[in-house]
Amino acid sequence: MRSWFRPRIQLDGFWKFKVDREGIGEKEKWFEGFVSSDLIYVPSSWNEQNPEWDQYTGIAWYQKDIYIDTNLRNKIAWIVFKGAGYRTKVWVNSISVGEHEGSFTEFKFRIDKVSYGDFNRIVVKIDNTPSIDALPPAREVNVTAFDFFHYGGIHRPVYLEFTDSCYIDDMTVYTKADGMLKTSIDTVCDRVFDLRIELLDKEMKKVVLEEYIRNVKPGRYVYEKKVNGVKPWNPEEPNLYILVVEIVIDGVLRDSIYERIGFRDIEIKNGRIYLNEKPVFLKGFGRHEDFPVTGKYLPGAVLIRDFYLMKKIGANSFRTSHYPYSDEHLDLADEFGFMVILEPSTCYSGIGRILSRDEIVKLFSRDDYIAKAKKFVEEMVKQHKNRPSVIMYSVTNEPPSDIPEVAEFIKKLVQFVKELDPSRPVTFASHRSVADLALGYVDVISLNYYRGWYSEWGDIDKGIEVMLKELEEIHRRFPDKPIIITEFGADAITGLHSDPPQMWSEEYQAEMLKKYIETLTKKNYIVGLHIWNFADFRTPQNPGRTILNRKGVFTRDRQPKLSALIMKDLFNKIPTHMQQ
Ligand code: GCB
Repeated sequence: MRSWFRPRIQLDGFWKFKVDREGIGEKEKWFEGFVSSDLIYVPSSWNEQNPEWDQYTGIAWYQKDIYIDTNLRNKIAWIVFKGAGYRTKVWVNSISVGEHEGSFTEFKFRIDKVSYGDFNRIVVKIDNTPSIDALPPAREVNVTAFDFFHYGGIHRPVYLEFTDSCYIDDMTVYTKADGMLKTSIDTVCDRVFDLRIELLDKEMKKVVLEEYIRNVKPGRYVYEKKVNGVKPWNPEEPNLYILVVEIVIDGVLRDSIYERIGFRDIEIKNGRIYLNEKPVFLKGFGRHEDFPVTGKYLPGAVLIRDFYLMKKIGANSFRTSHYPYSDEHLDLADEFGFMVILEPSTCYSGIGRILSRDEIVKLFSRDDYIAKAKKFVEEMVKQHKNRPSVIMYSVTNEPPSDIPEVAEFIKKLVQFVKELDPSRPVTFASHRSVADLALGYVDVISLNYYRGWYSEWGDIDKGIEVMLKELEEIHRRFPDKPIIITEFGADAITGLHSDPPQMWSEEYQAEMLKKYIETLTKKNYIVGLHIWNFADFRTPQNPGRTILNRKGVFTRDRQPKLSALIMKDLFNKIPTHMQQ
């Protein structure tokens, strides 16, 4: 939900900062205000802002004093974090206002004690101590169940928002390509009110629909209408509309929110993904939110470059590997017509390195652990459910799904997300291939393959041969389920060349991607290919990584490798629409 109407005070900028290595801050009441000469910039991870903080995981404190004018006196004040973590605890004027777990979803707290016409002290404690219980799990900064750097901090924007005592709390929008619009609007108010609903074209020039509903009771209100003459959202023409919902009492506007929506259908049938009744082929990438200095924050200018590069290379899709991306990131997907697989931070790559099989069974069977994973999924869905670009959910990446208890965990997550949102298909990214026990639970099978890289070293053809055998077997078992290869790729150090192509050279990466794509597009049951990865990204330190994971077809600063040039030809040749 967004609003032009609600007053907002942006808190981005420089904050006072203090690392709390001993974890004494709460005992010493740093939440009342702490002494430090360190500064930090928000939004951005703390790590690369000072080499001394680079490898630091643990507790750190942020502080900012902010003036709030008296004209906001009669409103409710909220502090909204678009993403911070891993654990965030917030105080305003020394009073605790709330806590949140998880780095990649939005959360907000109500502030009851505001000093109007005065400065208000905001203190934030962030704790990203690695933990097995965290999503994703880790033991230490370099011992993790995920192959991306364990950044910490307030890495997305923060602001204060002010609402009337009557306000819209949430809105869920379902659409169909034929113009069907169904929206449920959750309101908080101590009396009945009027609701104004308006649908505008993206440029806000044309009013497509206007409705005034009198005497609405607070709580949930469901509005349904067939809107004539709307243009559907699709990758070629990502038509967006603006749905505005307003609360009016005695002729006075009390709240106004909006969503950017698209009209589209998504359905899995005949072994295909149908978008607006036409089968589509997903070509694109697994990505990361990762950039020099800003860490887990991708500045708008970088995002814009990324989308133009993805367009240029012929991509039409990506997965939010391995956590929900920022609103800005997904706004551009809506706008540029990218089909997105939305994934939460339930990532388990290499969990076998940090937990024994028995420990894995215990962890995945724990009720509180399943409840936590569901909460993460729920927050992700709540934040992004109204986006036309999100065509599918992936509930986890590379779980040890050859273990029955883990397969059961996946089954529960799939059921849960379908209850939350029955309108979208569900998948998860598996690397267990024929040994996976959970493939039957999903609508679309997603497989990660690195044959010719992590196995069959230096022998791409052999790798592909083994992969094909496994793929045929999986297709035989699940003939109706479409298959996406959600990851495949090879590391290449930019500037490292080799004839013949040898591992780590630009030529080897280019050759591997080319051979995979040429082979896999011939298989009728394959409906998507996502290269791992769009750009090089930072990882924990280990002997298999040279500071970065080098599987990007672009470098970390977004310059092309040889493979980007090859991919441009290959991807552009694959049409977005498949044969029925
Ligand atoms: C995977 C993971 C991804 C890694 C990638 C790799 O299977 O899903 O997070 O970065 O492999 O490069 O090893």
